[in-house]
Amino acid sequence: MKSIVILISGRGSNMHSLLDAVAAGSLPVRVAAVLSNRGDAPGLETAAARGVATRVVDHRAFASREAFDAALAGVIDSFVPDLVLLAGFMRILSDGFVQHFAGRLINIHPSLLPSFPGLHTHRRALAEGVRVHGCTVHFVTPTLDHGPIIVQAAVPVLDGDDEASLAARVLAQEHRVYPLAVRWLAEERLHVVDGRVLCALPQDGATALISPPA
Ligand code: NHR
Ligand code: GAR
Repeated sequence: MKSIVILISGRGSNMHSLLDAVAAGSLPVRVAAVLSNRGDAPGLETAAARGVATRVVDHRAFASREAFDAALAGVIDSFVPDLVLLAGFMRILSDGFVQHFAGRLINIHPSLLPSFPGLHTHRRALAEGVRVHGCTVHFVTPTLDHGPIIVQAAVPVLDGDDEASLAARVLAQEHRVYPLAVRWLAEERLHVVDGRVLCALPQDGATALISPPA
């Protein structure tokens, strides 16, 4: 069974949804550890309460991004994970870190990429007046929020939405699609061809572009 390390910075509700899926038997992975760059991340307690190993690598203790990334990579490697999942992890990672984990580093981002890479996605979506918003699970590459897209889920933007109501609608979808994407990865069903993700369908052994789940 593949093992995963989850990186968080705060609340950790996406981490929670992954742990729930593992506990429910719908996600065949072993959660080796949950790591945070902040010692006060509430998600650390949730993970520990589930009996998952936790570690903190505080970015403020390092003189450079590269030094932080090297320390973080060392702690991750000590758990020998097959997959490394960013789940609300808030530090941009250097090229060297990304290359070290190439092909097994995944992120969930709260927008329909390539729209709204970076921070404050819900505020920016409201400011632009888009009528459809959502979330994206993607492979992490050196260019921020531009790696191959694994799955997306869309939600409507409703009249009267504010940042909190829109974020909550998107977050509910994040909690659906991240465990789904990780299951596909765990089952080795995904392949990247020309920067696009192909999913091997078990029914016929063929490959097809992933479409969003119903
Ligand atoms: N690193 C690389 N190289 N590529 C990606 O695609 C990455 C990444 C690191 C994190 C998550 C991403 C998101 O989903 C992610 C994707 C943090 C920032 C940011 O600006 C931007 C995007 C993401 C995560 N962070 C500030 C920084 O200076 C700090 C902000 C804070 O601490 O609140 O690192 O949105
Ligand atoms: C989620 O919406 C996630 O997509 C987003 O932060 C939230 C974390 O919530 N990630 C980013 O913005 C990365 N820059 P969680 O801690 O409850 O999973």
